[in-house]
Amino acid sequence: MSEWLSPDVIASAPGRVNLIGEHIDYSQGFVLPFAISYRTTASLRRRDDQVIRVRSKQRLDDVVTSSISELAPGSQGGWERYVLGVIWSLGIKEGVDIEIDGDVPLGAGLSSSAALECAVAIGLSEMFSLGLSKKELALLTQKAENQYVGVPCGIMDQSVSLMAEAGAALLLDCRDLSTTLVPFDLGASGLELLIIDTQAHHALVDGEYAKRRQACESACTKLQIASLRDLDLATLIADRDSLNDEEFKRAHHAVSEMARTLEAVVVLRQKDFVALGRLITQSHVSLRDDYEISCAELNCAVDVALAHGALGARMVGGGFGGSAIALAGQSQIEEIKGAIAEAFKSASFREPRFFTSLPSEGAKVIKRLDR
Ligand code: GAF
Repeated sequence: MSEWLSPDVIASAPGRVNLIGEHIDYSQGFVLPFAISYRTTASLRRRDDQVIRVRSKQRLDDVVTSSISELAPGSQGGWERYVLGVIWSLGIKEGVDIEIDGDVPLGAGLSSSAALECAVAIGLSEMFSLGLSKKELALLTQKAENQYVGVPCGIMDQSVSLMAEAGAALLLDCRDLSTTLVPFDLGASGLELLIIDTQAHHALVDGEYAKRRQACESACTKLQIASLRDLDLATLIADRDSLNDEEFKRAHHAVSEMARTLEAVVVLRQKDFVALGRLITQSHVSLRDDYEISCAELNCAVDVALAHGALGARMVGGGFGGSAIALAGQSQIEEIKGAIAEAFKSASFREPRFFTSLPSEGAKVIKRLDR
């Protein structure tokens, strides 16, 4: 095997936490995520043949080799499919070596897969001078995940990984991908956002996610609307009899979550963190009871955080495991962490991991080396 030469382009992209607006990106709603400081880096080098080689800095001898002509949606494999899928969706026709590094926690529901896709995408776009906008890259990386890897995700994770800015949450309108930055400086108010990785299984690929999407779509068909974005609570309640129980509950979450997200933007601009915390907790209750995607570990983390003084707490991401967030005073964070760790131990759950992050910048090219 030929050696790895120095890269032409180095690019990186972050994971994300969603403040509020969960499971509504595919219903064309508003979401309010921010990029975390944990990032994935892709080092890329052009080849003069059609070969693709992918490896991770953590396992340098474990090289996956493919070729441009072999790229096909639905291919079997591991994490490298997220890289190959992006090469495929961007329509790259030349060989490339890609080495991946990074510190986005895996399996924690913090979008390590979007970080990987977006680092590769922005690197390829730079290296081949494709001139793709961040919006185009978001759609192409989503296409890679949907079609190549086969995960029916929405557009939120890739969008925020690409378009986020430091110091702000990103209000994303998932109907047209327009964005508004909302300043998000918790530290100045003596607050912190604790991320609690429950280490419980994240089952996005397992079909429950697709089932939620289908229930939302069948509700739309019955109500003769294009998406749940076109519905309000009063109409949903008036038309309750045209939906089955499952469709009603899923639509109820989506419609109420869209309203909560817009309200969260208002209170965030006013620095009313008590109101923000209340909305965050309401989001959790809705995801738990209407959307039914929480689990014992997430509920425990949320309940214990609230019992120990958090202003708000909720599960984040796809659900069925992964992470929760808790908005709390900086002085309360240690007590909350200790109480959650203790509660997890008593319940015989896996040991939780704790992270925190300021809102960070989106994907970028770090270096372009001329040769
Ligand atoms: C996952 C998906 F990838 C996103 O598109 C989004 O639907 C999220 O779950 C739930 O809000 O992260």
